[in-house]
Amino acid sequence: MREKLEALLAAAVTELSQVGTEEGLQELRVKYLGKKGELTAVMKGLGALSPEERPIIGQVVNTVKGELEVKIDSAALQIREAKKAEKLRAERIDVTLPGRRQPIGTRHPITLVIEEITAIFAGLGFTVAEGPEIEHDFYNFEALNFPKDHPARDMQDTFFISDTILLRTHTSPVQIRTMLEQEPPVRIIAPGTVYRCDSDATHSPMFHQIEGLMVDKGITFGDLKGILTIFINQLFGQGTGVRLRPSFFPFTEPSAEVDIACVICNGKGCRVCKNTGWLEILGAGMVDPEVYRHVNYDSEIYSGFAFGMGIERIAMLKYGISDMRLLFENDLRFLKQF
Ligand code: 2NL
Repeated sequence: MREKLEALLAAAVTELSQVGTEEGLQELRVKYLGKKGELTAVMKGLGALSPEERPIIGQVVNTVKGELEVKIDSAALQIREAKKAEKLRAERIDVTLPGRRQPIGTRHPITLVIEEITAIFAGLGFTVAEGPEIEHDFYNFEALNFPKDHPARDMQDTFFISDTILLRTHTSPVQIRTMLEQEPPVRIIAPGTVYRCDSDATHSPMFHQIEGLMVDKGITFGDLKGILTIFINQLFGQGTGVRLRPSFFPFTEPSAEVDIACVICNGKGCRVCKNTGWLEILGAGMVDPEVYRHVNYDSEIYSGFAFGMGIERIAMLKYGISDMRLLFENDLRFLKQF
């Protein structure tokens, strides 16, 4: 009996050494220790033994059973530990690796120019004013002294939403709104998107402008020329040639067109300046008393100047862009260069 038990234990130990899975261990447990298992079968045979032998062999059975249980449990533990170690190894991450960077875009050249011009005027005491792109006829035309039959009001030039509501054709309405809200001194610039019913190789129906307005007691045409000359020298470089030519706008009197010496040929004459040596970049003038009347400013007390410029043209000159459409196509190969 004792030999039989020892052989059983030996066989179990050999089998145990070949089992590598928890399922295999469970099968082994059932095979030897289960209700119909081999050790149980031996225990059932104890009754046939003599009363002297029975406790001795019973003891051996218990020892073998206990030993087998301990061996199976420790094998189970080993398998679980190995499994866990493998899982940890497979899921291992290097916490010292740098994170995945989100690719960062670049600013659009139009944005760059708006920021640069805004910064120059901020240095001259101007603050930024903004307003709606959908405007009322009053702020876009009426208050700016556009006659009722002015061609700019025409359906062909302006996107009308209704008889009196339209997409602003310039950023002047921002300045009208500012003047209606506050008394002088006023020193603002209004950058923004504007719309005109116009579309070909050199005109986009949506484009950008910056206008400026300075109103106070005693502002003269000399201030206009001084401020705009400082601005041009900062934007295009010290010593850039500046020239004023008489012009006309319904909202300024007198009015001027501001030219700079051609940045491409330095005034010698080239294709960009059409051999004139000059580039027109600004319109400006002393605010017309008729505009002050619409915003309830007393033109006997206050005076001031206003100016406006197209951003696309300045961006093209500054960055040497030959086709305006590049500014609207949003081709990343183009935009990444800025
Ligand atoms: C141009 C010319 C200009 C103004 C805009 C203005 C605004 C108010 C009153 C008077 Cl509220 N004037 N703006 C004045 C002169 C010229 O723009 O060539 N823009 C692209």
